[in-house]
Amino acid sequence: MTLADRLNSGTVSFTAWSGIPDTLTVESVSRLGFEVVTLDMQHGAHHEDSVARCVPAITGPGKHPVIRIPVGRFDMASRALDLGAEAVIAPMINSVEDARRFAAAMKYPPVGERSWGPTFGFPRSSVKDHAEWLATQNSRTISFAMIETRAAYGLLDEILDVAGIDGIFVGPSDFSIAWTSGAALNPNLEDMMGAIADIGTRARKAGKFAAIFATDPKICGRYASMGYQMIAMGNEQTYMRVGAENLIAAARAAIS
Ligand code: 3PY
Ligand code: MG
Repeated sequence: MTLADRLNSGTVSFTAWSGIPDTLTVESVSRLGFEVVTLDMQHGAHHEDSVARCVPAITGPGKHPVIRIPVGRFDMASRALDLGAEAVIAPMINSVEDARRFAAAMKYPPVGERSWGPTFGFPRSSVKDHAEWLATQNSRTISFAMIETRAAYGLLDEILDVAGIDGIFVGPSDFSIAWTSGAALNPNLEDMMGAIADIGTRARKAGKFAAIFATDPKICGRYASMGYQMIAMGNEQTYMRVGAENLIAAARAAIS
């Protein structure tokens, strides 16, 4: 099943978020309960070499590999696909030109300008030959444009309209900073929930995918009802902290 098929299945998918550029760590995360694993090159410590090595650590346990590239590094979007990523998340898509450049890097002609060379992606896939790869990549790969500023929100319909942009990914932390003109970091800010619902609804109405980052699992029901099909949660530090806190608390409770 492709990631696109999974997102269309009607069940919300969860993506792990990895910032530790280590194959064994990524493999361990990929064996947890997430359907998707995202390697973060923007704020996490992943880099080209770790992405090249970590994709099989995700697909081995049967999960979908996604890469978040650094801001404006659309060359890395093509590289991520050539290394076997199924989707790329591009942060800070704040203009139609940003969206066009991202789409161009993601899609082969005639939709975009992706250059040929799936050096690792093809042998890592189940695709039988290069002809099939060329014919199916544009529909098998997903380009997520991050909507996380007022400028992006203001241009939402135009960004959704760009051929080769398959979906949006909301970054509520940056969005909250933008929403409050720099006064607050609050990804769960009630005041912006109407806008987040509007983004999800308009993306789905346009026939595009909608994804979002959740900092609190309790908000996931609301995000699902807003149309979001993929939700990111935590990172390795969160998984270790929450796991260790629960373990230690349960052990201390058993003693006292
Ligand atoms: C944000 O919330 O700004 C994000 O980019 C999520 O990682
Ligand atoms: Mg962000």
